[in-house]
Parts: sequence; structure tokens; C-alpha cells
Amino acid sequence: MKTEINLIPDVKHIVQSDGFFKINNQTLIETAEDGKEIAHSFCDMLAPALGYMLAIQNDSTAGDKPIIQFTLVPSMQHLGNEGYTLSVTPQKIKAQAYAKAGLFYAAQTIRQLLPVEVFSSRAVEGVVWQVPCCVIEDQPRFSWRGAMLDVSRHFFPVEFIYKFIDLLAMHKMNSFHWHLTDDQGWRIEIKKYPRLTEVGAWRKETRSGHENNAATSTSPFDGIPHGGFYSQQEIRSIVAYAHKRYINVVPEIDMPGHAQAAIAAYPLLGNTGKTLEVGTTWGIYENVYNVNDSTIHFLQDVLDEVLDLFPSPFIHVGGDEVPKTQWKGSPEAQARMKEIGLKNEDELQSYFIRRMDQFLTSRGRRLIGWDEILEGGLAQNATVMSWRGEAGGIAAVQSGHNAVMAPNTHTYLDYYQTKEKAGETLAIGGYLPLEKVYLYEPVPAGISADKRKLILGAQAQLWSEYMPTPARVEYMAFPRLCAFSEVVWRTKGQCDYPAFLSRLNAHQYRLDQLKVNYHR
Ligand code: TNX
Repeated sequence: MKTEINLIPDVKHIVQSDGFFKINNQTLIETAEDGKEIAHSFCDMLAPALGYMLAIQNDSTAGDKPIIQFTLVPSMQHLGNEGYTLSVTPQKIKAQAYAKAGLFYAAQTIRQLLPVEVFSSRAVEGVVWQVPCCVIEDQPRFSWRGAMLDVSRHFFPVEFIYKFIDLLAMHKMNSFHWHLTDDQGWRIEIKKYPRLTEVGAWRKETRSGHENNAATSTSPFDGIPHGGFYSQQEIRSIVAYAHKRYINVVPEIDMPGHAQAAIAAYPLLGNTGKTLEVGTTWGIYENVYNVNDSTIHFLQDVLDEVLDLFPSPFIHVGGDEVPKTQWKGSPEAQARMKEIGLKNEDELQSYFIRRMDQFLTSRGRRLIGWDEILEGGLAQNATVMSWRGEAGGIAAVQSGHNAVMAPNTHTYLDYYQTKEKAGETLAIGGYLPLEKVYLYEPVPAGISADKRKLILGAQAQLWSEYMPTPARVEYMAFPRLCAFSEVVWRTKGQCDYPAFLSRLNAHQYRLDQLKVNYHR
């Protein structure tokens, strides 16, 4: 009888055969210089559970000892940077790829082919570390396989960010969108403007319960100060950690809306001159940045420090949910519109985003923003993240721009995961069951064939209004993120929900080993 293989995300092609490759403390890893990095991360990954480090060597002096080979193969370009092949026989595991990312994913697959205990953080006795014999060819469908984490509404300690990145890597996700600023907290240290974190990272309390049923609550605010931020040094370490796991970290500095924490720190950034406090309730605030040159330069100074910390080709500038009330009432904003010849406030927002687009482009980066950046005209080099359904993504690619699909209907992991809601702790609302996530198809119907490739991929969102702790984030993220990892990895049409559920059944034991507080 063959052991069951349960991979998540599932591989493109696999043929299983009889027998096993067994790993013990004599097993050697063989790799040339260019595969060393992956060989090391493979050893590091297995070491806690195995209780020993496998030895790595350059050449084939192994004799008849079993070996695991990691090899870069220039002729495998057809599998792309992230594809790989794996062949497992009782004598040898052979992982081959065109690029290191592919070898990294081969290593992740080997890990999932091992008994689930390999995900333990402590040495496990009495397990036979065996990998079932098979031949695999694998390759992702999309190049943007993302998850977004909102650390503004609730701050999460660095240890959790590391854990989250590990969980993404294990699911072969390659993009971590870090939502670092919002009305309720500014979470990134900016050396030039220390008040952003001295003031902007702390709020005096938080609304408990839903905005709209505050009436039923005897104490609508919890009275507990909340806050925190990531130092530049912590950010550098996190970015490096993610990089080693082939994850790009996309920072988001939200503008011109969702800006109250920054305006609380520097009132001159706002439209009213009033001193504000860092937001303590959820929803959309009217306090947005003004469009004076001094504010645009302030934010570009911020971005300069951001660019220094994040090598990401894409920089997210938000652009979502910007009420135009204050601009309508501001003589300065109105004068500005007249001066540049803009017809309305949508065009003013568009002007603001264009300034950021030019700035980022001049520094060799690419602007990405939520789909509201389409309103009033899309900036020249912008990429759209489509969250209010698919419309924004469709409009973007039809006009030749790139898009990342993040529709709230299928990717908002802050929505409830059961219909009854009964057993579930308070969430923001909505209903997004596991199956709906699993069945999501990121390329909208009706996009002409020549434009489909402009869809870079898709992303799952973890807005944290109702996720006060890491445990809560895990509960909302898993297992839906497991399903989502298949949405962005699998070949189009490779879709079988019952089969996924049965693989997930085994996969949950891996999450158990990793102490993930997933929804059962
Ligand atoms: C909308 S999605 C927002 C967020 C909220 C989220 C809650 C987006 C670009 N803006 O500010 O947290 O809904 O689901």
C-alpha cells in the first residue's frame, strides 16, 4: 500500500511509485555552490524536528549513501523562476529548477512529503523520516501570490510577523503586503518624523463591539491604551527573513485617506488645523491629508525611508476610501484645483496619486494602490489592487495596466467563515466560507485574451479591526489561506473541492505541529 500524499498547495503533476527514501543523520545533501543557500535553508527547516543537521557537500563522494540533490539547471527555463521538478527514489531525492526560488519550493514540497511531525519545533523520537517515491513537476500559475496583514487596527509583535511569513512560505505564497499605516495607528519608524510613532502609534482606547450596535453595549470603549510600532532595524530583519523565503514584502503607506494617526502627529498635514487624536473607532474618517506641496514632500520623505527599507519593486500607497468633504470645504484645496485646472475632487485625488507615481517611478519603483485610484484618472505607471469586486481590475487591465485581484467577495478573510456566526467571535461582517475561497478564479471572465497576462495574481486580506491578537488572526486566516494558496498556485481548472478537503484533513496536523490556531 502506498502512503497518502497530501500537498497544499497541490502540485501540477505527480506520479507516485512504491518505496521510500529514508532520511537519517547519515543522509547527505549534495549541491553546487549556487544551490548552497537552499540546501542550508532545507537543513535549517528540518533540524528542529529531526534533532540534527544534515551534512552538505559539494561533490558526489557519497558512494552508495543516500543523497538529496539540489541542482540549478539552465535548460529548465520553461518552468519559470518558481517551477521545479522532484524525483524521489530509495537512493536519491533529486530536486531541479531553473532558479533558486524553484529549488526553495522543491524543498517545501519535500517537507510536506515527510511525516507531519517534521513541522514540530522540537525533536521527535520514533518517527521514520521517509519520503514516498514519486516524480513531480510543479509550477505556479501566478507571480503575485499574496496575503495582506493590517497591523494598524491592531498591532502584532514581531515574533508573530515571523511566524506569519513562515506560514506563507510553507504555502508557497510569495508576497506579504504589510498594511503599516491607518487612522488607528502608524506602525513604521520614520527617522525624519519621530512624532509619527511617538504620537501616531498609540491610541488611548478602542471601541469594543460593532460601531452599529454600540447602543447595546454598556461601555462602547474598552478604556485600554493600545499601540506599538516596528523599528527600522526590526523591519530590516523581517524583510531579510522574508527574502530568504522568497517572499517580497510590499509596504503600504495609506494616503491621502486613512491618515488620521499621521495627522494626529503632525496637524499641519490635515485640512482643518485642528489637533486630532489617533482613531479609536473603525470605519471611514473624514480627516484626510491636504494636497499642499509641503504635505506631498513630507510623504515623499517618508517614502524615501520606506524605499530604503523595502527593496520591493512595488510600493503600495493605499488610495482607498477618501471622503472628499474636507477638500470641498477647504479654500486651499479649492485654490489648488483652480490653479492646476481640475474639475472636481476626484481629479484632485488623482493628481495627488500621480505625484506619488512620478516620485516612485523616478526612483525605479512601481506604484500600486486600491481601485479607488482609478477615479479621476489612473496614474501612468500605476497597478491596481481590485478590492471592490472585480470591476477595478478589469478596468485597469483593459487600459493596459497591471492588476492584482483582491475582491472582498472572495478574499476578505476578516469576514465570517460560517453562516451561523453563532460559535464565532465578533467579526466585521460578511460571509466567506472556505469553499468560496477555494473556488475563486482570479482572471475575470470577459477580459480579452491579450489582456489576461496583465493580471499578476491575487491576494487575501486580513483587516484586523476584529482581530485583537495573533491567535485571532490565525483563526481567521486558516484554513482559508490554505485554500487561497491553491487559488494562486494551481493550474487553471485544477479544481476539486472534495479532494482539497481530504488533503486539508492531513494538512491540519501540520498546522497543529506549528501551533496555529486555525478554525476547525
Ligand atoms: C475596507 S479594503 C477597507 C479597510 C477595512 C476593510 C474591512 C480597503 C482598501 N479598505 O480599511 O479594514 O474594508 O473589511
